[in-house]
Amino acid sequence: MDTDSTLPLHSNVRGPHADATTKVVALNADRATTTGKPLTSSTGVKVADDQNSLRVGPRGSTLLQDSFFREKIMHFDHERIPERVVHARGAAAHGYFQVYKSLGQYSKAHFLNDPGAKTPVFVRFSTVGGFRGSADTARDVRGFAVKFYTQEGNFDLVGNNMPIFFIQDAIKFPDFVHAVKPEPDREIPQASSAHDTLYDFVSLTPESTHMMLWLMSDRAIPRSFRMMEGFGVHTFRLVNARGTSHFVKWHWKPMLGLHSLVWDEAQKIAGRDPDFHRRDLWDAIADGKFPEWELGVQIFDDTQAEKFGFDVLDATKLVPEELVPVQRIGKMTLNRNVDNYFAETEQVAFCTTHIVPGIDFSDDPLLQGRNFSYLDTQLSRLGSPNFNDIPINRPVCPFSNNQRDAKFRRQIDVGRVSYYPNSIGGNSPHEVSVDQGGFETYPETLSGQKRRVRSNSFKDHFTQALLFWNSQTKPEQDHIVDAFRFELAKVQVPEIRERMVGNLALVDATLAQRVAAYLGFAANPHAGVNNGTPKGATHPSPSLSILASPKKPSIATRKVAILAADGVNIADAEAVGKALQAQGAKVAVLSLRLGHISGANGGMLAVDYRIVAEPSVLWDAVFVPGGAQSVKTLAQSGAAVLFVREQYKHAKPICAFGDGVALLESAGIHGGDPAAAQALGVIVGNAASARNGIEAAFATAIAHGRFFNRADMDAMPA
Ligand code: HDE
Repeated sequence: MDTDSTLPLHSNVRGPHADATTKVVALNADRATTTGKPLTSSTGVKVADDQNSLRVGPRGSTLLQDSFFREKIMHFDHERIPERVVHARGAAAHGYFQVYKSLGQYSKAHFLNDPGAKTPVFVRFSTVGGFRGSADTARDVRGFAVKFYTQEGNFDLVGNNMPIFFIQDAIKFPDFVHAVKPEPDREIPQASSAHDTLYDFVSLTPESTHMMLWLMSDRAIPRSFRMMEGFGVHTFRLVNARGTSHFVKWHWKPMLGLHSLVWDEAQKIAGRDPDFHRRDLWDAIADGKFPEWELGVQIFDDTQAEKFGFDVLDATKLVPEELVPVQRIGKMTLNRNVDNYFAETEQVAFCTTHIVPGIDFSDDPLLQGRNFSYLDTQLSRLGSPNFNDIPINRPVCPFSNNQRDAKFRRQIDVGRVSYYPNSIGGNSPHEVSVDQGGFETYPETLSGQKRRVRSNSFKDHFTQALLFWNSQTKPEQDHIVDAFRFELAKVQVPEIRERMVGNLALVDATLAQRVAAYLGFAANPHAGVNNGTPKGATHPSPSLSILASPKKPSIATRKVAILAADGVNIADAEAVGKALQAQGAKVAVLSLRLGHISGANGGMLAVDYRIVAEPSVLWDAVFVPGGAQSVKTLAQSGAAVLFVREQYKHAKPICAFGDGVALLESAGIHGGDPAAAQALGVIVGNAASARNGIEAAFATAIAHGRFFNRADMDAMPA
């Protein structure tokens, strides 16, 4: 029977009017709740007793015929699928993307052309090295993978939060990943690059040096997924309706600006709240504070690319924004949490090969290798070539082809025809001409010898590493030096340390000397692997620095703790709290116990959290209101004193008023002259002075972020 072309293949097939909710609506068909429903077996038989297995007598053995028990346990036994070999730990959300104005001059992709179209997206953030249950705040690259459900098919932009990578050729990826993952005999360390095998590999692979500087920078310990950039890393192509191609580098720019943790804090969070980033994303969306990023593009053509002085096909290089400015072309908003972690976040399958007409690959050898890997890895993770039929992966546009069968085939393909060309099925599904939206690969002219070879244009490994180093502010350089000192001190084999520092010496002598000074040897460039070409002087590129990159001052979604106990001055606490909340901050009262605390002048204040359960590292700033009794109680609590000490050590804004100043003093924070203290992010007001203005100064300090100008920060025992 010839019915293939008339039957709707899927409940989720949508016409040309798809909008931001299209994917959500499509998922409805597969969403299920158990509310108010009877408990049944998987075949629908109602269950009378789910507490006891079937046994012979009250104390006898369980019977094999207990099909309810066996079905339940069988399903449970097989609940896990293999975690991702990299990027196992992640969190995801739904949202939409909208282009500001048509990019038709460069790309014919519909979702980049129609400012009225809201394209549904699903975004998964991840760490790379840790297992699925590892801590969010490990020093690591973050994955930033976006699936656009466009009307012309799914486009997956599978990027990271750093614009370059460790290696140039995909054939080295298994080596790199084996080196960074826990060492295979002892399976140690978890989610950490600070070990011998990683440094053995990267020190022998000088092309990794640039990325190692990024990994040691604060980019590797973001404050939030919502406050980090994303990059497509590789050079891609945009192709317009006339078939003209331009190169493109993709960027995601967070509307909240770039913010990072400090290393001591990141390590402590790993114990205090290993789900720190996952929780932050979930809470922001649940609170209606939808995370947003602008999509940026750097567009250039072959002629420009030839003049850059580095190869745009080399994924260890970035295109400085000073060379090609980033145009912000649209905005992505994440506005819905997942219903089910496994069904959506775990089963989503990103593939770099998922592109749509108007977008194409470059010949970057890393990208070319990824194009094989992502499709392949889904087979082992999701168990079948039908993985695109899993609800989260299904496109929202119609799809029809002659792919058949295989494990977990859900769709019932009707009819005799599963081949092309055919006459029995009216020659359907039929090919579509390029004019009508058929995908056409950009007809790039290529020629050359078939050889295993690395281009000479890939050989300079140090110039851009120096550019990155020179572009960092002083505190950021200090952090990079500290991170190398920390990690290399964990490396056991002396030659590996010396070789790594030798490579750093080929980037910058001072950097290498500063690292070596804490490792007990002198930096020696001859210990490095210098197969690069000599570098020239480089000018800083401010966009590579987190602190120097421009951001709108904002305290939106920043978490501010008010420390209080019985006898607190409630008026202080409420006035400062409300002023900050009005600007979008998330303010909470923390005390020694839950319930209500009494005010110095009567009244009660509700406590949101216990200090020990929500310690300092989970907060962006602290306010200590007045109230002699409250401050006395807090000063006797080690947890409260540690709280303010850690805020100071981690360069966070601190505000105290009236008696509250005494808590800072008992923590060893000496405000001194209020104006000088304010420059260090410590805002104090004594009881005699009016509170007026303190809220504003505190808000300004929170918007500023961290105060790395505190000379005695590291000396703080916390
Ligand atoms: Fe990946 N990478 N990768 N990668 N990658 C995977 O695919 C791979 C690389 C990135 O949230 C795997 O589905 C190779 C660069 C992200 O589900 C696997 C090479 C960039 C994610 C794989 C790279 C990335 C992955 C493991 C070198 C930034 C998580 C599970 C040629 C542009 C996606 C999976 C998610 C995941 C292979 C290098 C980003 C094995 C071979 C460069 C964000 O296919």
